Amino acid sequence: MKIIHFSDTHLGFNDLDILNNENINQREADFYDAFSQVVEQIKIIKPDYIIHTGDLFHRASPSNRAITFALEQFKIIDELNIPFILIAGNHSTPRTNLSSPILKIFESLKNIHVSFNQEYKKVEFEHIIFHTLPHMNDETKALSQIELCEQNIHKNKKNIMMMHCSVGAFYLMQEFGEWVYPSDKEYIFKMMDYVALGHWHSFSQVGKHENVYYSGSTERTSMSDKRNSKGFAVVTLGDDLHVEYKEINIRPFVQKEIDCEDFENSILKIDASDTKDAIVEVKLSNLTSLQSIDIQNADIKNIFPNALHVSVKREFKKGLNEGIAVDVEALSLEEYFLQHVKEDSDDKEFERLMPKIQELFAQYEEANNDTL
Ligand SMILES: [Mn+2]
Repeated sequence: MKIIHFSDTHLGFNDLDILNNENINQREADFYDAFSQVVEQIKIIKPDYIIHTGDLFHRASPSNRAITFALEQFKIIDELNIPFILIAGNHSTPRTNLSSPILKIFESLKNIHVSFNQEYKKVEFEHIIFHTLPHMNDETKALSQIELCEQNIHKNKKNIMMMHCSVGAFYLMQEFGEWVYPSDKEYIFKMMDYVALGHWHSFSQVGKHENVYYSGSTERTSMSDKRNSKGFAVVTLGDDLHVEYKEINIRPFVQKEIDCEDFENSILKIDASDTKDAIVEVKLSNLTSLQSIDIQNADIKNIFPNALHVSVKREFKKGLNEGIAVDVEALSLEEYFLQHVKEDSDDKEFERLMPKIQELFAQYEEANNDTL
């Protein structure tokens, strides 16, 4: 028996303000492409079942385009006559009871089985049961639902558990309303043939549990996710469990460093051949404050003409004082700015300005934090 397990497809995610030829945000299109690649693999592999462990969409109220794309793809999957079971993740669960869960739109498709509403649902077939536990906001309710799951384990059938959560604190994503699976209920995993997890964005087997896996996401939802390998899991259930990771092709993320102590040479030595269509992050290291004024981001970007996007990180030289009345040890822009204001104002004025500056930076960070 073969199962394709994928997850965290975050349809509708967009970033970088770059449009493609069809006037669609390029990163949004990348996420659609990643999803289509999995569907192509499903057609080739022809598994007995398909499972998706949450965060199908990036938002609880996705855009019309994201919904349209998903419906088209689900129709293709539905026509393959392979049962497809999916659960809600934290990104697709409304935080209030006012909005209706988006996964409801798939209920009318005959081979698609959706689980949301923060409750346990059993999806049963002749030889196998999928025990689905969608994202839960309420921990007390979660506990009662886990108990329901345990009671429904069937000895003569294969049992698959599906969840969108962090098992222990290691797999937390620093997002709003994450669900941590209670550690005193981990013994249930042993009673399952396979535990399919979503939430963590990298393919991984969970610690000491041999049958518990995150399939990982199909694209990266954050620039801090530097992983270049994304894909899905092919699970074979026989006498033994066999889990194989299949990689898909995603846009590469490439990091480069320019040592500003020897700026000219460092630039000459840069190899840009691996940056075609890539998202490139360039770190300017050992930077002095004077150089920082001279070096324009645009000049750095020109070194990588074929890249999709280039971001420049500035890292200042430590313990250096060039006669400018600024301590350049400060690494964050906020600290750097505060130091600068301190030098230019008396104590009273600085005390007045400091909270205002901190508030502005906090607002900026909040506005740029797209993880919710
Ligand atoms: Mn996710």
